[in-house]
Amino acid sequence: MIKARVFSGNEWSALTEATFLTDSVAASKDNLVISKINYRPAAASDEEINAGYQNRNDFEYIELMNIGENNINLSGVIFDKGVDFKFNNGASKIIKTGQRVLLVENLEAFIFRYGSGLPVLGEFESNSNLSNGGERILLLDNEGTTIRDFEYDDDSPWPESADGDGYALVLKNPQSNPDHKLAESWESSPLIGGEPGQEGKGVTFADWQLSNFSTSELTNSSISGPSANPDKDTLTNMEEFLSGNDPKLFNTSDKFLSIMIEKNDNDELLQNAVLQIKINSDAMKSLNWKILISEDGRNWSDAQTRIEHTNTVQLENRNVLMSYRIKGNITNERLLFKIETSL
Ligand SMILES: [Ca+2]
Ligand SMILES: [Ca+2]
Ligand SMILES: [Ca+2]
Ligand SMILES: [Ca+2]
Repeated sequence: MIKARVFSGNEWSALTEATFLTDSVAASKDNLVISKINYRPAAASDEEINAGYQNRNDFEYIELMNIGENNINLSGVIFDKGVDFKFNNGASKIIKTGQRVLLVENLEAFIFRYGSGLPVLGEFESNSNLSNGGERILLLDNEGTTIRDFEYDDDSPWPESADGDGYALVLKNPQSNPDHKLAESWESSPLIGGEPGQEGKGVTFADWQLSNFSTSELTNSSISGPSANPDKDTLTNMEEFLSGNDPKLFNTSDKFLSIMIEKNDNDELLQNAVLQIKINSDAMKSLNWKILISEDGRNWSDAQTRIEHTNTVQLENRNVLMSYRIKGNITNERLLFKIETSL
């Protein structure tokens, strides 16, 4: 609230009051992203059905995130396609910097499943909901200018697991303001439900142990511990997790790290040597890992200064293939790489 008086001549005007949303900026394509879409939530449990929420659509939500450096003012912003929502009707018109907010299909159902206390601004209006087959989403600012206009899909190359057991579509690296139109800007959430309103902790090594070992194996660290190697291949359990492999399957072709050196038509080495790592996107976030380089196999150092990340390709099962260009002249050198991991 700002109280203002206008000085004219030598008399102050009557005190006028107006509500200003101080230190906030208008929503725009530069500061507001759609960070999650749960268009096909998990089916209702028996408990949820008994409470009156039979339809999985009741649990749909859209999450938005302020990726800008200022608070965002949502006055006049609307969802015009996909779902209907006028943010003037929302519980708050401000999204603080870094904050996430939610629009939900059915607030009572949503709270029944996820609990209260999440930053829900309101419910989809006009009985709208999110199509399971994909549809166009249009978010407009208060002047009708497009903030987001894209069509999500339930078919490849879009993450197909969002159209099954209840995983959400998650915008990758939201802070980098990815192009929402591109399938590769999106991934399936690591957990069913997608952790609405939160960054999400994803799958940790402990979660991975639980899903790969029996109760008795979990008590035996020589089987399930981070440095154990029960299948006697080349990867410890921690490396199996990081590389998206099976800790109980001996597979010599399990690819973790490989180097490709391009040759030209005359079989001459080109300057472009490419280092590739297949890595699990959840483990990548929850483990400490780095690429080490050595010229003699004895002294190892961080490879960061010698390699440059060039691209990341999405593979199955939340694995990615990361490519790095090896910098500098490599023809006369022997270079060794390895990956160091820790919890
Ligand atoms: Ca739906
Ligand atoms: Ca719709
Ligand atoms: Ca192993
Ligand atoms: Ca293995």
